[in-house]
Amino acid sequence: MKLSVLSLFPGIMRGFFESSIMARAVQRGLVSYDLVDIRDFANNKHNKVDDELFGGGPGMLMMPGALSLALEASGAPGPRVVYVTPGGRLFNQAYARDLAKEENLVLLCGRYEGIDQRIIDKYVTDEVSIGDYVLSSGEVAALAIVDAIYRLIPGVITGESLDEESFEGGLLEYPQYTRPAVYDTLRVPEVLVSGHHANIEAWRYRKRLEKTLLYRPDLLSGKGLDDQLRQLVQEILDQRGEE
Ligand code: 6GU
Repeated sequence: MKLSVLSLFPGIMRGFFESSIMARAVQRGLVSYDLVDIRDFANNKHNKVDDELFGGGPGMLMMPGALSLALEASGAPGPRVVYVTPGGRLFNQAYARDLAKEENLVLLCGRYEGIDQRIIDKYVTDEVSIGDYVLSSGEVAALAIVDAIYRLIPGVITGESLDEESFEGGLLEYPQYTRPAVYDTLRVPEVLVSGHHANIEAWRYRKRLEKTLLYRPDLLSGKGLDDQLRQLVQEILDQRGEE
């Protein structure tokens, strides 16, 4: 996958692309990237990229000129162009899986006040928000989106660690333990050292359900629950009522 990230502060992102799993994916040729400074495309004397709103209102808006040049230098229109904005569609794991299929992806980080609507109309295919809060730097949101996407590219991370993580199967992850078996008087749950794989699997599934019911009941309400699952949910809720 080729990732192009357009921003006024590309330096915010550079460390991510040069570190850890991303650096390895780049080195292995699974990911290539281009961090584009939008200001390089401002062809006016003061490299000015923003101006006041027509019709009045607070803040400054990014003007279309530099943005369109930067976008076209990245191949737009053509590839999917993701505009990172708190006013966009909510990002989630399914959205990440969808974007991970693209051969070319352009991410556009606007400043918080936004960009001229005509750029959205002409080039942007996806307006994406990472949650119901406001960040001052779209770059931080773009990094979250990039991180969620690139790790789903085949070969970047091994399959097993992807299948059981939070959200896969619509549930949060089960609790995990490693050595020592007793830490500060706290024991690892007995079932995990029993070697009984069916019991371990059942325990983990129940723990995923318990955690999802506690923190993210919204993930369950959208699912069609079969009788067995419904019964397990009821058991957990009853047990919680007794505690
Ligand atoms: Cl995508 N950008 C910014 N600046 N703030 C956000 C966001 C995006 N998603 C939630 N808050």
